[in-house]
Amino acid sequence: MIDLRSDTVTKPTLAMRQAMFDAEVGDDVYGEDPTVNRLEARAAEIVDKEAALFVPSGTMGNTIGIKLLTEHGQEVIADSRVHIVDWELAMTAWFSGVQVRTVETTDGILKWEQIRGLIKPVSFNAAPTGAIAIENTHNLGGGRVYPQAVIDEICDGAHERGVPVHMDGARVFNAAAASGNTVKRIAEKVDTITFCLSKGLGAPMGSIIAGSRKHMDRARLLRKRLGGGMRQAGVLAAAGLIALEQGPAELPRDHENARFIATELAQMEGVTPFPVETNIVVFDVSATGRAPRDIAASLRERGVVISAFSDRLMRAVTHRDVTREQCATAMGELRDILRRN
Ligand code: TLP
Repeated sequence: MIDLRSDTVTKPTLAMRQAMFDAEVGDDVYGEDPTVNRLEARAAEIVDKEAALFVPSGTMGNTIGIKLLTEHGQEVIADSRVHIVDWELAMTAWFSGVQVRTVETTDGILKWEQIRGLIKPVSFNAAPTGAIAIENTHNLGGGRVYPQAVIDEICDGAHERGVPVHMDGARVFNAAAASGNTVKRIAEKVDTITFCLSKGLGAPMGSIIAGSRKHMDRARLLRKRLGGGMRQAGVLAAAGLIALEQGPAELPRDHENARFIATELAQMEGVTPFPVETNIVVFDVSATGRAPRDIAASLRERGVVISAFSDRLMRAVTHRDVTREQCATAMGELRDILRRN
């Protein structure tokens, strides 16, 4: 199988498996797992926040992030295709009791201009704005990277109005690799940030949420409430530490492979890839006259897995477990399928 469904499919490396075997562990609910404590300290250092917390998934990280920054009955402003809206089972409503004020964008990148007029104070008529959520890189926008100036402008403007900002940085290391900015700089002005160890960085599972010490103390309680008290989680944190140290250097190769895929796609009749900046290639196949779901099914019969995302869009994601040759093979199969229309 050539699996281009997502970078979540990466398998732990030998070094990770060895570190998991060797990991020193304790009960993390008591704060006594030395490997988890090391991972959290290292993660906090990388994003330059007071504290960080190891959580089982990006979804839990975002759920906790929104809960920390808002109160029931408030509103969160976000682009209309963010993961917290499209893929997190309405956890913003379910757990935090907030509604999301979605904003249409062309590429998932919100601008302060679009946000400014939507910020609302407490009143008798409208839900006040609790927080702003931005996704970097933006998954459904095609792995788009927030320009640093845009993040800064959003954070400065929001903070001036007393509104905090959460960054869903599930793939923030991809954003760093593509932009040349450090993760520390990208995260500098946001109040809370979530990032995933289990995507392009290659860990078998786990994410981080980071922010102020006060927020992270509360995040620890919220994680427990959500069933995320993980006990001897050092076996997982050990892989996470390796992902943090060794993962980022490998991302530029994934980005090159994604550009290769986009170049191949652009040459296929009726296929239009979104601009590629990182490891995600979203492409529109509507002009082929074929349904994404049918194309995906034909590809799977030939050993290639690419996701159908809507009635027009498909998504291919590159990662450490697919080589350039496999990307070429996948594109060859797709070309052949489309020719046989
Ligand atoms: N995204 C997954 C699917 O859920 C779509 C993927 O294959 O891309 N934020 C962003 C931007 C994400 O892309 C994801 C996962 C998450 C959060 C949630 O992470 P997990 O899966 O660990 O809960």
